Amino acid sequence: MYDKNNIFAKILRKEIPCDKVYEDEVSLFFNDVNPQAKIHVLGIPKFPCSTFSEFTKNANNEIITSFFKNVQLVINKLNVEKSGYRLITNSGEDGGQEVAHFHIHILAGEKIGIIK
Ligand code: DGP
Repeated sequence: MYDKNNIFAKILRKEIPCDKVYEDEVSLFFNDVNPQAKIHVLGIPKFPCSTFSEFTKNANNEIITSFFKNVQLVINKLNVEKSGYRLITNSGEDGGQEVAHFHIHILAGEKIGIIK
């Protein structure tokens, strides 16, 4: 069940500030507070969902497509398509997910080693 008090829900409600990279009606992208690479952006849909699986099962196709198109838009904005990047989504306990609102990590700006 989705917890409306998770930290990313609070960021979406503007109760907590973030260093915004891109926002539109379906998604918000912002810099990770604890970067694991020179570039570390988090992308979240505004649709309330705890995990990748909840997002893909419960959001409609238009929202899902827009969100993933926006991931590419942010990759363009960061100008890292050519140099490369890593996308990660941690899901659930075994996946090491800390914040229970589905998010994608975009890591780039240097060679990404083995990270969690
Ligand atoms: P995960 O382990 O996949 O759930 O990653 C959660 C990420 O969220 C982690 O890299 C740190 C980041 N994070 C946690 N709290 C905040 C916050 O208040 N602001 C921002 N910008 N990032 C946060």
